[in-house]
Amino acid sequence: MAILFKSTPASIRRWRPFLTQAWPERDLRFWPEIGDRAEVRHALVWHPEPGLLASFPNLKLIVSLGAGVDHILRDPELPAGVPIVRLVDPYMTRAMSEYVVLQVLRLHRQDFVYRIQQAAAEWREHDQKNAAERTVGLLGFGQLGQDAAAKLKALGFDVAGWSRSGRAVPGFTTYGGAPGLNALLRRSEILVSLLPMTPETENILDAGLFARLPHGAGLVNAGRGRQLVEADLLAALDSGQVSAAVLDVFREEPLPPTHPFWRHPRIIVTPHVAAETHPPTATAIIATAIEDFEAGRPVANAIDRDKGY
Ligand code: NDP
Ligand code: OXD
Repeated sequence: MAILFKSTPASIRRWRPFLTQAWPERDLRFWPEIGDRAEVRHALVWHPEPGLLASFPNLKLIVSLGAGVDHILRDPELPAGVPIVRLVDPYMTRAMSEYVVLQVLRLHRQDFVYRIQQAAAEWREHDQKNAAERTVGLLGFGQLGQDAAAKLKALGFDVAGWSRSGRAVPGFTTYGGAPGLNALLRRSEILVSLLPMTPETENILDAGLFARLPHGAGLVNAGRGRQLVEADLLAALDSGQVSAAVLDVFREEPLPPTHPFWRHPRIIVTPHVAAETHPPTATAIIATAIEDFEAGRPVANAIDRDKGY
């Protein structure tokens, strides 16, 4: 009954002490030392190579080492019927909210404009709204979106959320589906995307979407890079339809050194660090998921493969 851990060598170094301390009695196999594949029952993975999970004939449970599962579902040979659990860790949720609050405040307080002016030693004031006069829209109103929304609301922002279902969330205006997206976009001077990557959300941040925002809106994308049509963002920044963008996730990671985003004065790039997985807290959450699964209890945060998140 072995548990496989498959991620990058750096991640294995970070996780190993916590996993071995939490499970001294378990047969843990850290990639690439996997031993007999037939003994592997559970797999803890981040970006497994296509076909890898299918090579464990007795695999019973797949655990994502992140909140997203797109890195697992993209595998065309993914074994059918094996449940997939994603990581939902309050530590990560708080980290994401810190990131969102920082970037929304940066956009709200026109920080991009003042950075550009500073570079030119230009002393020029601009009218400034209060948070209560600023509308913020969240694309994706799940674990991360709702926590970030609550913290933005506590700062006074006028916040609304968009989800697939349009489910009601007390204290917030919510919208759902395609008709709801129009309404959400029309009211969002700052748009924050925390959407999971699915066929429906691929390329969703495109010219058509930007055109429906108020002129000069700000964008934060911490969902997935393949949701953004990069050329459309550059065009929207050129026209002023989008005033500035903060991006944490990219089509290609690491972002290539020659990519235009790196040096664009109205883009901030962060290297996929908005909410990093935190082994000290995540270990206990994963242990509970595996214990619940083995005991035949319902496992929290098992994903719906048909929905794709
Ligand atoms: P959840 O599953 O809790 O929430 C996802 C939200 O997106 C839900 O509100 C869901 O709607 C909505 N949604 C999904 N598909 C659509 C769609 N087609 N149209 C409209 N709404 C949709 O996920 P989390 O909040 O935990 O995480 C979200 C994503 O954030 C992850 O999948 C990952 O890609 C990204 N992430 C990025 C990190 C980073 O460091 N940059 C770190 C962690 C996560 P409904 O409520 O109706 O189900
Ligand atoms: C995640 C991420 O999905 O870090 O957890 O992007």
